[in-house]
Amino acid sequence: MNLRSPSPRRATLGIIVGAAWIAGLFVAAPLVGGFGIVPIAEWIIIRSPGWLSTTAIELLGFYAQPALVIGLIAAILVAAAIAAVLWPANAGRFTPVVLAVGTVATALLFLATGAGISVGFLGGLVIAVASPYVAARILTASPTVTTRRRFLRRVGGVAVAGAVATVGLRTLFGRFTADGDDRAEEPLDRPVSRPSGDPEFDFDGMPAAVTSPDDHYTVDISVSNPTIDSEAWTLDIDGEVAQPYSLTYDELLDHDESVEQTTTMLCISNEVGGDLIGTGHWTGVQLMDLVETAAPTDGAVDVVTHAADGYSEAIPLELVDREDILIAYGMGDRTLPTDHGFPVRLLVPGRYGMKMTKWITRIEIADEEHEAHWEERGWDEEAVVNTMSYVRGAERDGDRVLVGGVAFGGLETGVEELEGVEVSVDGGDTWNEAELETQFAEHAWRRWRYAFEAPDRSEFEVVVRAIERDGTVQTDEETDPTPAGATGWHRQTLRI
Ligand SMILES: Nc1nc2c(c(=O)[nH]1)N[C@H]1C(S)=C(S)[C@@H](COP(=O)(O)O)O[C@H]1N2
Ligand SMILES: [Mo]
Repeated sequence: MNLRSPSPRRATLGIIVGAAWIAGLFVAAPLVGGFGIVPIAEWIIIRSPGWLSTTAIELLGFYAQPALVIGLIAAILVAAAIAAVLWPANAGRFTPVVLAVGTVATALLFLATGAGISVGFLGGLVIAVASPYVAARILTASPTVTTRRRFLRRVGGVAVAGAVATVGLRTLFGRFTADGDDRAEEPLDRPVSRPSGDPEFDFDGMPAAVTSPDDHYTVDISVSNPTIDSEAWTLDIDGEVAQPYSLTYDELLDHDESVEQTTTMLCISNEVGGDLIGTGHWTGVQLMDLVETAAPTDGAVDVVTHAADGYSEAIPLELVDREDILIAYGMGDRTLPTDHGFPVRLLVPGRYGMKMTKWITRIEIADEEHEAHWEERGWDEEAVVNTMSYVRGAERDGDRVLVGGVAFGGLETGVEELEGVEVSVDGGDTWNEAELETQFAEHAWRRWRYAFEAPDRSEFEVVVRAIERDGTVQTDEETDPTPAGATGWHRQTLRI
């Protein structure tokens, strides 16, 4: 092929060259601490207006960020195809310019992933710049390929060789740089007493009483989670305080006043009945303890948690008096998994998950109200969880049918305060009292179940509503998750 080749060939060349660059970035990721496309996606997420990120999350939920990365890759491939088609015929002298621009752009992306200049950085740069260059050279090499078939064969060869090289090198580098300092998911030194639920509530479709870390949902603003070197990390507590100080990871893990707590967490963007809910068993230190040691001064107003991914959340200083607000370092019987905030995260029982900052690097005592990440984007600041109940499980044993689910609410103080749960199996015409699992932790959801005889019916429209301690019935008004969390009764047609 030469540069007078027909447009489809030129477009193909552009796509292969673009794909080779992206593959090079991917191969280099372990060397530079991240995939180079991710900082572009994060740049877009941080700068996008609230309504846009909110709409994207509502539409795509957890997939919003991966979708953005895939969209960016597609856009790069299209741009490369267009550039190749429009490329001047006598482009030979452009090549050094293209190489120089590509090198600078790639280096900037690596810096944006947080990489410092190192041997790995230079190696990654060579790989990411050389891959598209080599691909272009092979596809445009003499002897000029004349037939379409020969050209396509050459494209196929480059694609297969490229894919094999990408997978092989990436695996190799991944192994090289496996982070020896990452202490995520290591067994904790102290024993934990995770509550076990009532087995009567473990039936088809029911969630475990305590969600295992692997099954717990995750929601993040970033595409790839920050990996923090716990040896270099410190938790800095400063701002409007008389005695700012820092704790190392080991100092925090060895803290005398460590406590355990089972906490239900629910994303404010969860739809009624959705899956963004889990109940973790956490170990940590009271935020109050950590803040008091720094001696906040009279001007202190907010306690702001800052995270390694640029996220932040604020809670008023008065609220920190609550003993159940924790800086957690353990989940289950291990240190936090990276996905759930290693090395430490905040827990504010009874509030939506957005208040529970992960990957904390700094606790700032602020002298004015802080605009947090989601608050800036129009979500409610207090984010108290709306009283909720979901249908989850169903099972038949002969004529007897069992339905069940979870409920959580009445949470002004963080303590779960339900009086009961009512279930209808006829679309809301008649209501029955469900059986509640004994409350095994004060910040944990309640599993519920309801058994009835149904010898000649197999389809039921199940509706559920929770009753708060003071008799208030969970509202049936259906509201969107934005800005303060969804409300409404969960309704599900079950065939059992
Ligand atoms: N640093 C940081 N903390 C964060 C987030 C984030 O994107 N970055 N997401 C928040 C949201 S919206 C929720 S619902 C919870 C989810 O916590 P999980 O992933 O451990 O379930 O973390 C919160 N803490
Ligand atoms: Mo969330």
